[in-house]
Amino acid sequence: MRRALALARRGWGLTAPNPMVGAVVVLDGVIVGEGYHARYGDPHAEVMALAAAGERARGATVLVSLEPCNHHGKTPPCVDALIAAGVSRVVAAVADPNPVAKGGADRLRAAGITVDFGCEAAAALELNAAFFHAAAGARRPWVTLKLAVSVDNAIATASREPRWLTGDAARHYVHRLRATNDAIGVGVGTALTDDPQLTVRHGRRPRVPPTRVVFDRTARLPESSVLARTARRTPTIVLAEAPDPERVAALERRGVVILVQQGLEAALEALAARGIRSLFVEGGAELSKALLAAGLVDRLIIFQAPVLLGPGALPAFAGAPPAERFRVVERREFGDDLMTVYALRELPSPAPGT
Ligand code: AOF
Ligand code: ZN
Repeated sequence: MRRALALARRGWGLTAPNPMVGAVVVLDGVIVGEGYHARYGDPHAEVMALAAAGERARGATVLVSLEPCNHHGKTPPCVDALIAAGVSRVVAAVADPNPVAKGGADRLRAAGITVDFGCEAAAALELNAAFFHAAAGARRPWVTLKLAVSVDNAIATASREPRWLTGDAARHYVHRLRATNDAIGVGVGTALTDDPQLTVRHGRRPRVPPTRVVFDRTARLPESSVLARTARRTPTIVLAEAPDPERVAALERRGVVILVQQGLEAALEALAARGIRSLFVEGGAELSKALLAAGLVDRLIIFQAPVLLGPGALPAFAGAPPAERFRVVERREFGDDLMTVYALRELPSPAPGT
């Protein structure tokens, strides 16, 4: 199943709004076929793996990171392909919560195929967190907050001058994280001091470029900012509360979309209403604190760099509310930087059903 999950990851950035899914066909303890869902609209993982296995799929076990689908979507049902191939057992990491696709396990069992669930379930949920979050009826996107901090847990020096804390490897990985999110968000303070591009510039380009989102109560984002100037090329949204109509008009002339609502939760719901199911927030301090205080962060990713920012530095979490011990989802080194992914919320495992 870990192999199936590794195969699934090859669809990184290319399958949304579908999940990343991988499958392996095992006969007599040997892998005889592998496959994955490579791109939205392309054949599903099981179909690719069965094609690779050919006749050796007969009597084999198929391990797949999501319950095989039971519907005619862009492609025919995977359950039909599994039954036709004569497999004897299917092991799925998690059930498919999608109301139009689910029920595959029951169909397979009715055809005499053994079906089991639960192997590597946590990793399978994590890989497609936004998909499961949306399928569970969430009204806001799955929110990941990323911060780069110093050893003294600060995000900027006393002078507040923009400065890179992490090294190249960590920065490249951040681009990979951007590529698997529907939107990338910052607070207007960060937009003003850093004038960022918020695009994917390292690694594989995602199928759909993530929308840039600025949390900007009064729509202060300058028309001369990189974000506003490139809004016609890369979708850009300003989430405002009480914007000056002249500022709105000026930004809209640049192609920026202004959404006006009150409060962070309503702002996130406005994003979800536009099809944004995952949001990757990259600071700064104000927005991070506000999202944490409102309980609107699902995953917190800290990159800690081996630097000290010294007296007067801007603390990453000053004013954030106290919280219970978080579960550590992942910990990984990028050069001398350390990444830790914390779970601030758990995803429920969907129940298999028809
Ligand atoms: C599988 N294997 O590899 C994937 C599945 O529109 P379609 O036909 O591509 O169907 C998309 C839905 O199918 C998706 O929302 C999810 O429920 C399931 N994805 N199922 O058996 C796969 N990618
Ligand atoms: Zn399928």
